[in-house]
Amino acid sequence: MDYMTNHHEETIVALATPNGIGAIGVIRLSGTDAIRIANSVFKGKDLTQQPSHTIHFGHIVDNQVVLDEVLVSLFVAPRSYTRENVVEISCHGSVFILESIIKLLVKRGARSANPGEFTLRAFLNGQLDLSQAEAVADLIAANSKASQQVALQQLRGGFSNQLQTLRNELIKFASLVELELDFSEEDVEFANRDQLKQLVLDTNRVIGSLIRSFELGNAIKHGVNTVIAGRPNAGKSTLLNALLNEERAIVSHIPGTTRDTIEEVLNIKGINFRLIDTAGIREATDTIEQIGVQRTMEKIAQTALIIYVFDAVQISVNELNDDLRSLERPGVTILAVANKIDLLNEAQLLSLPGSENITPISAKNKQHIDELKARIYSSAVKDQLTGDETLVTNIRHLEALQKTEDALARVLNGIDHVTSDFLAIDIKQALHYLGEITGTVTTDDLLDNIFSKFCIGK
Ligand SMILES: Nc1nc2c(ncn2[C@@H]2O[C@H](COP(=O)(O)OP(=O)(O)OP(=O)(O)O)[C@@H](O)[C@H]2O)c(=O)[nH]1
Ligand SMILES: [Mg+2]
Repeated sequence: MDYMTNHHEETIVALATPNGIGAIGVIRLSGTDAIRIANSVFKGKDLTQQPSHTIHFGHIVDNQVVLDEVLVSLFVAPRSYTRENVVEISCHGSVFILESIIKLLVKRGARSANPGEFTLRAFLNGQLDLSQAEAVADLIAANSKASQQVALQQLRGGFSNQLQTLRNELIKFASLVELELDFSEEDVEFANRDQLKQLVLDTNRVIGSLIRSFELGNAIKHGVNTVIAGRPNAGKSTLLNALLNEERAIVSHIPGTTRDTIEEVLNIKGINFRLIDTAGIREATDTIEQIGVQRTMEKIAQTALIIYVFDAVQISVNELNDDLRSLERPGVTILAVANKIDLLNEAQLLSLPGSENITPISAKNKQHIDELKARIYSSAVKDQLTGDETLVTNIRHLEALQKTEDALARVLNGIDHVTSDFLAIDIKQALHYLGEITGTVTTDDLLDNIFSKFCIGK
């Protein structure tokens, strides 16, 4: 889509509430003619004469036929979400009524909105920057308290402000370096190299910490896959049930009970952990179990958090160490859990293999389940979350930050040996990538990619 030259004058219309039956449905119009078009189908006060931020009761009529009794909210440009004239019509939430009214508005000159087009206009009209526009989508998709908070922080501009500050500093330097280019014959130095070095180091420290925040940001936004693995009969399914506090998985004394993987979401302090109960790992006794074990291995290979459960009564130290070694991979956290401690006497409890890295529990009696939950949580969230830190949650932002970091590393490497023109190129590259995040630098492809993922009406 050609965003830059998009016909802004066109008034767009879409259903802003979900498709389907509801108590009310809201139709949103935005554009120069929004109020005029709404007024042409409205029986009540003359909407074109009403002040901004007012609500009006009346009827939507199509050639004298009343379609619905509605409330119309007016937002006069630029005091609206899109900075254009915006009208929101609250109707009764019948699919038929809503469709009829939208059709009527299209007949009177509005155009059906594309996905994300309201937010796109808000961006193009300077109401939001690009990362804030993306936060709107995240906020709507947020399914936990933590993901809602992170999106809200981004929407409020926390991330944007931080990037803008970095950009402004770099721009100052870039212009000094450029100035040197104009005087290249005279061998002058306007941009102090030591100061530039310091600036690049400071900037990269901030960028580095933003890059590192992605792991947590991503966990908050998308949840954390958590595989429960171990030998047959160790009590994996019993543990799943205990963590969920519901009888979700079949438990039996027969080894090899769980065949297929079972997934359920457990929310711990606002973060979603996708628990995956798996078939116990052993030489399978039949084809179905074999497939199950294979699935277990696939899940283990894809996950960064494994709860390894073992039967504290049955397992030997060697077996335990073998199991742990076979699960170890770079970037993977293994939480070892000694289960069935209710069957152990005091002495056996004290001689449990391993150390403080093992959480002793009784899944059956729901003993120490809260301690385990705390360990699961802190494996994803290392520091206390305050709710207003900036976390990178978007892969596009992560990539742009990594490219910025690379460009700045080139600046740093070149400071003492390269000429101003090369230095200027690398600083400009860094600025370019930073600008991509907030949308100071955009292309149609980039915008298309972002806004086409929105749903219609946003
Ligand atoms: N005493 C005691 N028994 C337990 C405990 N946890 C599980 N069990 C028993 O151990 C047996 C196996 O439990 P499951 O949860 O089915 O074990 P699993 O690891 O899912 O087994 P598979 O699905 O076959 O791999 C059942 O008889 C459970 O009642 C526990 O904490 N204490
Ligand atoms: Mg099981």
